[in-house]
Amino acid sequence: MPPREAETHCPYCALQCGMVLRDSGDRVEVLPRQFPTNRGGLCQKGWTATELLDHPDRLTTPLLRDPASGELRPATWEAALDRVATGIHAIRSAHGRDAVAVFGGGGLTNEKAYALGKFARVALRTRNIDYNGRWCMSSAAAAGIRAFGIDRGLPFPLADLGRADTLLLVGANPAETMPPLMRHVTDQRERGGRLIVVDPRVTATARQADLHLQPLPGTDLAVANALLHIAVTEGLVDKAYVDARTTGFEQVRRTVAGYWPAEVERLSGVPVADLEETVRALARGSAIILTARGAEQHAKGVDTVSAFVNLALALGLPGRPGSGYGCLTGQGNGQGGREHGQKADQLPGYRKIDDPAARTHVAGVWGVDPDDLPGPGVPAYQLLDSLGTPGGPRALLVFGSNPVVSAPRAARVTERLRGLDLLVVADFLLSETAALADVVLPVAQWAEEEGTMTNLEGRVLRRQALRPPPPGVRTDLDILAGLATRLTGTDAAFPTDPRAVFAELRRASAGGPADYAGVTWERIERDEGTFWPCPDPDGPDTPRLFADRFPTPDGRARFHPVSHRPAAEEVCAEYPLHFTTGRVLAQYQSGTQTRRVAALRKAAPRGFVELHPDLADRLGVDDGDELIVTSRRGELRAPARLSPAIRPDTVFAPFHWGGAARANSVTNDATDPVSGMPEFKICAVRVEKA
Ligand SMILES: Nc1nc2c(c(=O)[nH]1)N[C@H]1C(S)=C(S)[C@@H](COP(=O)(O)OP(=O)(O)OC[C@H]3O[C@@H](n4cnc5c(=O)[nH]c(N)nc54)[C@H](O)[C@@H]3O)O[C@H]1N2
Ligand SMILES: Nc1nc2c(c(=O)[nH]1)N[C@H]1C(S)=C(S)[C@@H](COP(=O)(O)OP(=O)(O)OC[C@H]3O[C@@H](n4cnc5c(=O)[nH]c(N)nc54)[C@H](O)[C@@H]3O)O[C@H]1N2
Ligand code: SF4
Ligand SMILES: [Mo]
Repeated sequence: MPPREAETHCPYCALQCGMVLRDSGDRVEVLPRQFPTNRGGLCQKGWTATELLDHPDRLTTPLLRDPASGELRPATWEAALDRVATGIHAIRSAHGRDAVAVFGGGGLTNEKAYALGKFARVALRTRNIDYNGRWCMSSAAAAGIRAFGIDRGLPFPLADLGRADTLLLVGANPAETMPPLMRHVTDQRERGGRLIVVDPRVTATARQADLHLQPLPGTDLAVANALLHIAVTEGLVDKAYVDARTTGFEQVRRTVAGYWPAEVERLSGVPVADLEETVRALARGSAIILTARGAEQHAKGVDTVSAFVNLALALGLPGRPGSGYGCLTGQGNGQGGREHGQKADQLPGYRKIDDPAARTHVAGVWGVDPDDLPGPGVPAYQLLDSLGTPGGPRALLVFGSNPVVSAPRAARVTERLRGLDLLVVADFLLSETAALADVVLPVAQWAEEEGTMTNLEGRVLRRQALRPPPPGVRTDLDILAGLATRLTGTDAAFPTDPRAVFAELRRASAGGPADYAGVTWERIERDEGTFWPCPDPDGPDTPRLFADRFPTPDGRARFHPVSHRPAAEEVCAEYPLHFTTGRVLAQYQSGTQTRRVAALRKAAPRGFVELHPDLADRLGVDDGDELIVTSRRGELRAPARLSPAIRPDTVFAPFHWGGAARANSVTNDATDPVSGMPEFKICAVRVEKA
């Protein structure tokens, strides 16, 4: 037999690097593929992704918790799905429909994300659904909608980075989080462009920069307002653009007038001269401003993004060639995952669930009465924190997330999960969250299923199946259909063929902000992906937005005045250091997958605490010493990694590990009032030698 091949994309991050999989019978290889985003490149995670297909830890049978022994035991699919359905029936009759909750993920395909949202609203009829994208994209999404009327992470193709004279990265470390993206940055710099990075650490990305601003965590908003202040005083504002294409500048101008650069230097530690150099570079020629989680994962994340959007608008960047504002979406389908109805307040096509016209349209596609659709639920952390509490949900179904490791204040969230009457987790590995479940359902992996993903550019991509899932394993769509049959008595509404689901998704999204009506699988393959909005199969797609107008009622972008406020928790005598968290190259997210890949485990075997040698001196700590990092919420234990690359007043830990090294034992569960984003990037801690 000749080897089987499939053209697909990496299962991990939003760059969705193109790759070819080849199955020669005894092994599955990853081969490079030329695709516009990664141009043949992959990072170490992509190269090793197939190792999990035949991994010994792979789940191949449903597991049920045995009431007598308390252990998870293999069971048939019939028994497992019956147990879930019986449990849901009992909880619903005792506590009402909202007592059953759903938690989704930004790694799910568009088809699964759509089916999950529909399952919650139609089969469960609960308002309680949200997903891990709340931890990820929610602040940039809210700020984008507020300013531009639409939330597409990058409103232009990634290759446009290469055309920018200046590129400003705020709280983004793509050299570790999306390495092949740096090829576009290299293009940009080879053309003579300048790279400016804003990060409290001298990251692999910052090391490549022409200028590195190293602010105290949580001060980006003030930095952005000071940049705009300087733009105003130096006459760098693009007045013609502001007059013709925006509203609300005057109020923002008055607000930033109070952001004296010298004061912002005292607050953030960024020298006035660097602020001036940054604005002057941005105002010269073309410029792109990108934010990522470093700026966004704060209780003021929405306002911080708005501050950078204000700056971009004042300089006339959005809609101009090689210019604009964008956010770097994180998860594999972080973009599509936020469009099709997994969000608490959302219906497919990025519609609002409290909009009567949206309800009528979607209910029509679903064949239900609009009045039967539930209303909006609550954001992810509020949802998880209410589990098992009086009046809160008593059952939770998890598809594509591992909150025991990734949720803020994770010890508390774990307690809440333990307090449930029924926890169901669909996964292909026994994550820390699955290990707590009453029912574990084994699912197919990316190389075993068809579907679509929407990458960080808003480009819809095709995932091709290399081979069928192993015996005993089902797809997420199969599981939703099996449960829907048991709960509603009919399986007609929940097709298991991803093509059929996509066809329905196109109709449900038609006319909405994220319009997929004109996207077909054939078109995606022919054109290396299709950019939404794309309302018409015979009409164009939309690689670039905002050239002539913004999708707001009056066609103009909206300034939004924002003011600096302190972090939700400030340092004090007892907790004198700032704690921030993030990622390393060789591990992905909660680590369920990458901690099981040999080469990645070797590259990044365990958690660590990064601290400056001067701070280590003061604490009497040597490199490798076991440390205890304590906050008001809990502690983590991990070895010290000394590095002059971090500010001496700040310590950093990656969040990829559970157990003692879990960073989220320490993080703050304060959330942004608009987006619900938790404050993962700053809290107050004390550091001691164990
Ligand atoms: N290797 C790897 N790659 C990934 C992932 C992964 O887990 N591992 N996850 C994917 C996902 S879902 C996401 S969301 C993206 C995230 O991609 P990034 O946003 O690039 O990743 P982070 O490491 O979370 O944060 C970026 C930087 O923010 C800095 N930072 C911390 N606090 C602040 C602050 O207050 N202000 C500023 N300006 N910077 C601050 C940190 O030092 C860090 O270097 O990565 C994606 N790619
Ligand atoms: N301290 C701190 N915490 C953070 C962050 C931070 O920067 N600092 N970042 C936050 C961000 S940006 C994110 S995105 C979250 C991510 O954190 P999580 O939501 O925990 O995301 P993953 O670790 O990707 O979990 C995905 C789980 O689903 C499984 N899975 C993968 N694909 C599928 C599928 O198709 N179907 C099913 N059923 N299961 C699947 C995987 O095996 C894994 O167990 O973490 C957040 N937590
Ligand atoms: S950059 Fe992201 S999509 Fe590309 S290979 Fe690495 S993890 Fe996969
Ligand atoms: Mo993310």
